[in-house]
Amino acid sequence: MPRFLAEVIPRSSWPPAASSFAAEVDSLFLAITVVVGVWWVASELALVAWTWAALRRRHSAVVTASDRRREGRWILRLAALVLVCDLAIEARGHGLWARIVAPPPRTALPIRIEARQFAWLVHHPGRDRTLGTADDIELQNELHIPVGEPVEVRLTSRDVIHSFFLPAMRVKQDVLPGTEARRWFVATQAGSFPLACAELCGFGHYRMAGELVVHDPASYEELAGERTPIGVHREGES
Ligand SMILES: [Cu+2]
Repeated sequence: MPRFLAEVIPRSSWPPAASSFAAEVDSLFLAITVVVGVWWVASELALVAWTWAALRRRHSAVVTASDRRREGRWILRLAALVLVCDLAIEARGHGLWARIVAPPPRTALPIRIEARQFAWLVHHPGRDRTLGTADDIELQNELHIPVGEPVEVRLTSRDVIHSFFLPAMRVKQDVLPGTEARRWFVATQAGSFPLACAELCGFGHYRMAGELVVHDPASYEELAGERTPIGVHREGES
């Protein structure tokens, strides 16, 4: 993030940036905010200036013949400027988005998450790092991952559209019934962070608040030993 922006926008008001993509996402977000902000300020200033100028002339509204060509030229100039800004944002964000949606590294830890009204059912792979085996661990509204390792979440919905949101990881993914969405990321900071549903999915939407716990490698191994595995092999879930 540019230094002057870091001073203007206090980081304390942002969720912690705790994933490998977070800094780049923040930088893009700020670039968009600055571009849109400059246009907004310029538009408001122009509106106030023209209103002020019209008030100073102190005459009632008059109908004047407009110069269509001149108007057209100004509209095209401004539209071209907006397009240039859009393309600059696109150029900056394209590479980042391509990396976010690229297939995960082969070593990524798979975690299956089913959204339903109104909870997240999180299916962890256990010590063998493979889904669908007897040591899998199922928890409600708790997602446990190791720090510094790629993790792939496989998201499905049992009922309506939900949105899987990990603000600290800068991960947000719509979850639709009938299809599986996958997203991967690497947590760079151990700790406890919010897990939320970012889609108004019904009366109990607010209850879909869970916890993401990012463990250091040792405590992640301990967790796999502590929690009760489901102990049932489910065919076809690997
Ligand atoms: Cu929801």
